[in-house]
Amino acid sequence: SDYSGEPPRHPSLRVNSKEPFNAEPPRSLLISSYLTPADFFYKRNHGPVPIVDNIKRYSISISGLIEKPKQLWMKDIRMLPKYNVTATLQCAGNRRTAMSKTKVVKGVGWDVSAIGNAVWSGAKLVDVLELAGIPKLTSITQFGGKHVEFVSIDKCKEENGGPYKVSIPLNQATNPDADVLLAYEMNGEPLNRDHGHPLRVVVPGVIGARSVKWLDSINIIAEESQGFFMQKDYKMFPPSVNWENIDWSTRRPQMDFPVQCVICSLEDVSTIKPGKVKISGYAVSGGGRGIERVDVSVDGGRTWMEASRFQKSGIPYIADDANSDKWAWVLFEVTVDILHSTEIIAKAVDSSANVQPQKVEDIWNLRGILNTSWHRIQVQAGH
Ligand code: MTE
Ligand code: MO
Repeated sequence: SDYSGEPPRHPSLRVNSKEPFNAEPPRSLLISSYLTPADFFYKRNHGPVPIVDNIKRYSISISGLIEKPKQLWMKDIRMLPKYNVTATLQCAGNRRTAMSKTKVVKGVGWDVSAIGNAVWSGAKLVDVLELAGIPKLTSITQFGGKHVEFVSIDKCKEENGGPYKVSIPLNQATNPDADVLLAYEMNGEPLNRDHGHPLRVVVPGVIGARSVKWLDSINIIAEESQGFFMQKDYKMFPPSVNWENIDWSTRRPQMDFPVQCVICSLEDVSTIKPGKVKISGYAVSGGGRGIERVDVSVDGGRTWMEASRFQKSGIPYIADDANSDKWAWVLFEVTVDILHSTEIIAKAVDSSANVQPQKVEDIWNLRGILNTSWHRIQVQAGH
C-alpha cells in the first residue's frame, strides 16, 4: 500500500498505528469541549487515506435490488435538505488496551479516546434513497431482511486490497428518525480527508465501523453485506471463544453500542495531592438512549455519588428530552475529597436502565471490542 499521500495530523495525537493511521487525543483534550474539533477527533483507518481532489468528478452510485441504478453527483446531494445531527462516533475497539491486560486480544490498541462528538451535516440517507425510488419507511412498508450496503473507495488489506464495506438494515436506512446521514461537513467545515472527504455515512448510535468514509456506492442487497468488516470482525463473542474454535457465522454483526462511561481527568494510575479533586469524563449510550445517571465512587465501589451531567451550557441535560442531543455523549463532573490512596470508579446508567459490567474479565472477547466495564482509576495520594 502507498502511504505517501497521507494528510497532515495534529502533533498532540497519540499514534496507535502509523500505517494505516490510527490515533486518538490525550484524555484531557478529549473532554475539553462538548464538540470534538476535527484535529483532535480519533482517526481510524484501515488503509491509505484516498485522495479525492476533483469534487466535480466525484459521484456515488446506487444499485442492487432497485428498478433503475442511479448516479448522484455532489451537487445532487447538496440540493437535498441539509440536516445537522450532533452524534458521537465510538470505535468498538475503544478501551481495548485495558481489555488486553486480562488476556491478549487481537486488534489495534486504544486507550479511552477512540470516541468523539461532532455536528455532522449533510443529506439524510432517506432522501438520497428516495431519489433512487426507494420509499421512506412507513407503517405499511415491508422490507423483509434487506440491507443497504455502503462501499468506500479506500483499499484495505483485510479485503485483499478491495474497498471497506459494511451494511445496515433497510428499515433503519429508510427511517427518517434514525437520522442516518450522508455527511459532507463536520462541525461546520467541509469533511477533512481523515474523516471521509468528500462524503461519508454517519449512522448515529451505532459502532463507528458502520459509518463508512469516502463513500463510493450504495447497494440494496437481500441480506447483510458479506464484507470482512461485517462478517469477520466487529462481532461480540463470549469469553470461551478463542482463535481455534471461533465460528464467525454464529454471531451477528455488532450495531448499537452499549452504555459507556470514562473518567478523562486522570490517567488509569495517577498520583494526586490529597484534598478536593474534580473528576470529569464522558458517558454515552447507543441506539439514541440518553444517560440517566453517572455514579462515581472514591472508595472502590462501597459508596457512590452522583455526578452532574451536561451537553450544552445553559440548557439542563435531561435524558431523552427533546432539548437534548439524543445521539450525543454527555460530559460529567463531580468534586470529591480524596485523602489517601484509593480506587476511583465511574459507571453510567442509560435511559433504558442498562448498566455497565463491573469487571472487564466478564466481557473479555478475543477481538477486544466493547470494553464498557466500570472505569477504574488507581490513585496514590502524594505531594
Ligand atoms: N470507512 C472506510 N472507508 N474505511 C475505514 O477504515 N473505519 C471505520 C469507519 N469507517 C473505516 C471507515 C471505523 S472502524 C471507525 S471506528 C470509523 O470509521 C472511524 O471514523 P473516524 O476516523 O472519522 O473517527
Ligand atoms: Mo472502529
